[in-house]
Amino acid sequence: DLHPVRRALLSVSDKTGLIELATALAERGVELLSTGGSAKAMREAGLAVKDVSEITGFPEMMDGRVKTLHPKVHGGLLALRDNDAHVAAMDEHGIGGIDLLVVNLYPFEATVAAGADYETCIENIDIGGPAMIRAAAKNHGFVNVVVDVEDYDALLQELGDNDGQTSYAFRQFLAQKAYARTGAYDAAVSNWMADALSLEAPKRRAVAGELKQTLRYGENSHQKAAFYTDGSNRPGVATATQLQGKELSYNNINDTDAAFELVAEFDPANGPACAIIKHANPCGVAVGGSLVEAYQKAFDCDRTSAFGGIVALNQPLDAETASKIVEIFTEVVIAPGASDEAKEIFAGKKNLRLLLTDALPDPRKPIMAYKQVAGGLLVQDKDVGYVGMEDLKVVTKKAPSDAEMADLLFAWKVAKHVKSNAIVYVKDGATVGVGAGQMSRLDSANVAASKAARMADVLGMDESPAKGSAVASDAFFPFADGLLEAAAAGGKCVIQPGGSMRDNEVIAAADEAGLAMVFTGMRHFRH
Ligand code: 93A
Repeated sequence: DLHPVRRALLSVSDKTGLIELATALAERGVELLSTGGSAKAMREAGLAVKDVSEITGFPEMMDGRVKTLHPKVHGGLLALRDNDAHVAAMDEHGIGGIDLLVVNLYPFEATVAAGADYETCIENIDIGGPAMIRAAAKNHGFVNVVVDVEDYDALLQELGDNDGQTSYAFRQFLAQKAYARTGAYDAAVSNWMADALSLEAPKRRAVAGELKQTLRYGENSHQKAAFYTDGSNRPGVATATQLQGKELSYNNINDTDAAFELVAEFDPANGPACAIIKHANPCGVAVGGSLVEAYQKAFDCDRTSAFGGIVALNQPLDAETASKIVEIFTEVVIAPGASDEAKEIFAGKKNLRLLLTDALPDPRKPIMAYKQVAGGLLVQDKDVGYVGMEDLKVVTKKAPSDAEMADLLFAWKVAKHVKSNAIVYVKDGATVGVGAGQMSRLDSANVAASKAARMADVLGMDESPAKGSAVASDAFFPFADGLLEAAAAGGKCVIQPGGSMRDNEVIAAADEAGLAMVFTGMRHFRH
């Protein structure tokens, strides 16, 4: 199953490594064919190259839209070399076999990411490239197709090991990768168009992504895992630069994402915010007059859980905050930038991973969210629901004060990022008790209250910080019991969607307990 590489077609947008590869191929006596820009680059490096236009007898035309779309090219890629009729057709029409195709496509994803206008994005949809890639990949019984600069060395190694030939296994490996590339490429185009058309989840029809990184293991060490990007370049853990620390694990990525998406809810223009995540749930979230204050308040909520946690900031990491963070063991810190001084402080902590982005993810940007089920994917619009003061309806006799209102809205933002059932107690712009992921709302209210009691213990406070707190519930209270539990813990005001059959009962219970309660009219389940 070894086949020699005698003739190669190289047509690449990203010219990285092109000359080195072409030179090595030429030294092996491989004939080089190429398209406009690639041919020019190779010629300038002193290599002998034949233009595809010379073979097709057609010039590249229509701004390059038509350059390789021709039977002389596609016949050379698709002909079965062991099929007499195919070989006869090649002879009859003067088609030379192409044994190696090296293509990387017009940079469609990068063009979209750069914010180019509609027409420019359209012009960057490669047609001829994917056509050749798919043809060569189909004919991997004979043809090699390289779509990734990273594979140039492997190709040369393979040729070196096999005296200028490649094995079937190698060509098969390349072909699978080639289809992954064209699949992801077309998915990027269709996702972009779906965005441009503001299509809802069910109208998008297909989803896909591309490998970014192989991970050491998955959620557990017996699970293999990898990290895929969706080509959207959305700021976040998928596009962040890791400055230091060990490789990110699967769980790190999951938690870092949860942390950064949560903290991004807090507009940096309104002041610093910090979120600390453990097991995908916040164990402390706070805003503060300074970044270090926000961190300290978030940390104080649940110091026990914050150990080995993931910290996200909505503003660039400064030296003061960095010094505070390194006082305990933290797995990951993610922020939209960091000062040089802060970086230096972290440099002393080799295991601490620091991830930096250019910006925060936009919490209002409508994108898709996926969840796997057996045999399928659940797809929905991401929860970009937002509730402001103007959306709230006071339903109790008592109305919240301005300060309570601020804490209610803060608690509501946090509750959106807590696994359901979520109950969150907040005081003075900081969580003081988070009840996450319980199967009953009553249990969540309970868990949050016991967290607050623990906080009082750990910090040596006279009473539970839940006393006088604002309480958020991610969904309505189906019965009064959960609400009464929160009141018993010291909750003074409540924010919840409303809409239960027993709203009247719940409102009456709130009035009786002297609570102020507002309805959002919007639910934030998260599972
Ligand atoms: O506009 S195209 O879709 N039409 C084509 O026939 C075609 N053939 C190759 N784009 C086409 N290509 C692409 O041109 C390749 O995929 C590659 O990205 C690029 C290389 O062009 P050049 O060699 O001129 O830099």
